[in-house]
Amino acid sequence: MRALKKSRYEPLTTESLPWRLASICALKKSLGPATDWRVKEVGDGNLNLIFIVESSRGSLVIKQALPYARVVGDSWPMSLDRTFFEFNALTRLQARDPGRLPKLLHFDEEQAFMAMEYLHPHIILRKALIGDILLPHLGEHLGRYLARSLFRGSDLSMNTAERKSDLALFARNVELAGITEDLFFTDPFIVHPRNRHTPGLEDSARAARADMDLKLAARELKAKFCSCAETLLHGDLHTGSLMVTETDSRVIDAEFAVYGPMGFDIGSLLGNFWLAYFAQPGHHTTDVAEERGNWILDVIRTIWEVFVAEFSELWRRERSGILSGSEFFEQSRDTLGSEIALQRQLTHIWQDSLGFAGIEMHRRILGLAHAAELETIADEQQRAVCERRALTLGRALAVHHAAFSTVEAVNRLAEDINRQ
Ligand code: SR1
Ligand code: MG
Repeated sequence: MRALKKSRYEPLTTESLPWRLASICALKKSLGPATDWRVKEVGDGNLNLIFIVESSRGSLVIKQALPYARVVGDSWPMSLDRTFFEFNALTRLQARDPGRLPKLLHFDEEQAFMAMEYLHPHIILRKALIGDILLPHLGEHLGRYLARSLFRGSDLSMNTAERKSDLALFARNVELAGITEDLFFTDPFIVHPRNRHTPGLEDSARAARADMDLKLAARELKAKFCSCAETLLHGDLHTGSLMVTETDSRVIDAEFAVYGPMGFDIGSLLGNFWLAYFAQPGHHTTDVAEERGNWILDVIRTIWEVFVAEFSELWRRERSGILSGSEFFEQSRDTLGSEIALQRQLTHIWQDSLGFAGIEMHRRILGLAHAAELETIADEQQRAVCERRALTLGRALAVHHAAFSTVEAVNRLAEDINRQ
């Protein structure tokens, strides 16, 4: 483990930020002199401090790690190293899909903060999914981002030296990997003091803990997450890790980055979209909920279809890494073999994605960290109805992920469950 000197670390405050960061060139360049900076703290996530700094010249965001998990408080200490891993993930993911992540302006390892482009008028996607906005390019942006980041971070693209050194670097992100291992794959299926759920859902929580097939699936998917180092993952790609406008979609918050199976990022994301789908009747009248729900299912379909198209394109044009396999196929004019290998890879990514989506849907309802799309349904009875439906789909995906061959089949099941 790297020994980081954090002895001089101090959390920033709205008052101290201008004088503490006044001399950083990148900040001066964007904002001008610190006497003109206006600072507000807007962090509402689970872990970090987020400051928006504005001046008459420009604006930026400062994201600083706290030495504990904000969602729980200082009883859950957390190392500051996560900013180092986020910085390294951000630079790699940016290069793999340029323009899809915020621009990085400055990184301070000791003080565990980064200065980044302030995305505005973007809003967190969870908010957009609760409201009445339509995002016509969302599915396309996300499908393309997933294909590019997952393909280009894998053995299909990287050579032995870069791949092994990145694998070793991100293998040190142990604390956040451990949180995912516990919170995602284990806690929702046992009694744990971190768990919480909507009153009225006790029977569902008990049923999940008693469900042998579900626990077997959770264990097998956990094994895959821990030992299948297929690509560099964002590691926490849910609808709260995306900021959107009608024309732009950005990926934020990559501190959970680890090497893992491609289906983990895809499944985390799709699982959150299906949660948002089931949340619609809690926010809208029947007609509007149906319309919004159809749009969300459409986004899910587009994400997968664009992912397949872009991944296939990269496979055909950009395979250059350790696992290129062109010596087996293209070089001996066996294009059929290469296409069969592609279809096999897409099938396993699809099945993994559904399995991880099913587990994500459980942990956002029965575990510690919930999804705002469901959490903001004020009527607890209505929320429990929506959550129970989401768990029904989640279980089907976790346990029977190999049985769904198309995204249409999953969306049809979601619609059936939603009508019950
Ligand atoms: C203590 S961290 C809880 C959750 O918040 C993050 O966004 C991750 O999803 C993590 O599992
Ligand atoms: Mg986050």
